[in-house]
Amino acid sequence: MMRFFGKTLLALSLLGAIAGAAQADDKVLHVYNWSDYIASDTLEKFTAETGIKVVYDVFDSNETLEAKLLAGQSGYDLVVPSNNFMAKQIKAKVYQPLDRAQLPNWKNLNKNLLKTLEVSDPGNQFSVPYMWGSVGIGYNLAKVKAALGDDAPVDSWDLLFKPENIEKLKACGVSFLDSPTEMLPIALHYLGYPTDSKNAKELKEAQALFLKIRPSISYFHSSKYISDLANGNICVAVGYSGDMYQAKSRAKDAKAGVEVKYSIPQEGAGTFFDMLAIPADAGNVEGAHAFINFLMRPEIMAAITNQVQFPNGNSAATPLVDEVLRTDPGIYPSDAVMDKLYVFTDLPAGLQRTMTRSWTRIKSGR
Ligand code: SPD
Repeated sequence: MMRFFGKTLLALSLLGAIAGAAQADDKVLHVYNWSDYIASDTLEKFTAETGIKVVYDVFDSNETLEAKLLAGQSGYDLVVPSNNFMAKQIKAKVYQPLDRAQLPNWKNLNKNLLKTLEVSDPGNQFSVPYMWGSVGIGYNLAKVKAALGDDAPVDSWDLLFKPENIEKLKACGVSFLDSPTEMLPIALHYLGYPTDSKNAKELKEAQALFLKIRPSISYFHSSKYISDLANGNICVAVGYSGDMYQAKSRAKDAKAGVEVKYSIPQEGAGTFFDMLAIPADAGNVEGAHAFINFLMRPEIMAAITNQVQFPNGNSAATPLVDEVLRTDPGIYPSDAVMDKLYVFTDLPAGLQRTMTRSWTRIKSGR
């Protein structure tokens, strides 16, 4: 009897502990987002309103996020893949469908953008657009002019792909994104080839283009360039539009005389859409929906754009975005520039592997 009682007690207290843990888990949300991609008070506001604490980790490349997701049990309830990577991940059943009943703020999204994004997520079943932007050139105006003169081709990829130019920039520092699936398409496009070319000769030419200028590249990194541009440690970076504007703001705040500019090269540039999605094995699905719905509020989304300086996918938020950002063509490109932008496409796994191998060679310089 005593034993039975003891076992029952044990079982009851175990049940209590499990229920307690479940309750505690509902109050914690694990989010994995790009670095420098949220306003400083967004999480605080969400927690104050819902009581849900956010454990927030960051990454700076789709490759890093993908490795975690494909390994499974990432522990994240909400992640932010770019649409081209997500397309493949949806097919691999990495995500769960969203419950629109828990997303009443869906009505605020840009309907045209949703239509466009159906290429990666048919029926917009698994994802919500967060931010988007271009991959272009950030530069320190004074240092580039000092190295190349007043006519420096800052509005062209020639600035970096012509050895005679980049050689002169080497001394003030040049950084490239550490992302084979973004950098090789840029080189392919510059050479006049499709950004997702599977042609071995074309891919070799793109590799050769990088190898030729490799000695002039200071480093490959996908987030460090923000502070390095802002404090004058480098003079040119290939990177994400909003990141360059954040560098510009930081430089202005530091009042050390550094002026950062951003250019979308005239030959065209890649554009990306980053998406909110819930992994199939997420533990706090309800909390993830609550957070997505919170992010789709116009005033919350506009505040994020106002800080990180990437445009968002929320039409209702646009009037609340600072006018100076809304009217800056480097952030919100004109229709003419939009026509020159290409979307990074969903690359077949084999091509992604080829590009990754090529990138390893490029980085090692051999
Ligand atoms: N610091 C935030 C950068 C976000 C960039 N997303 C990039 C998507 C690349 N395809």
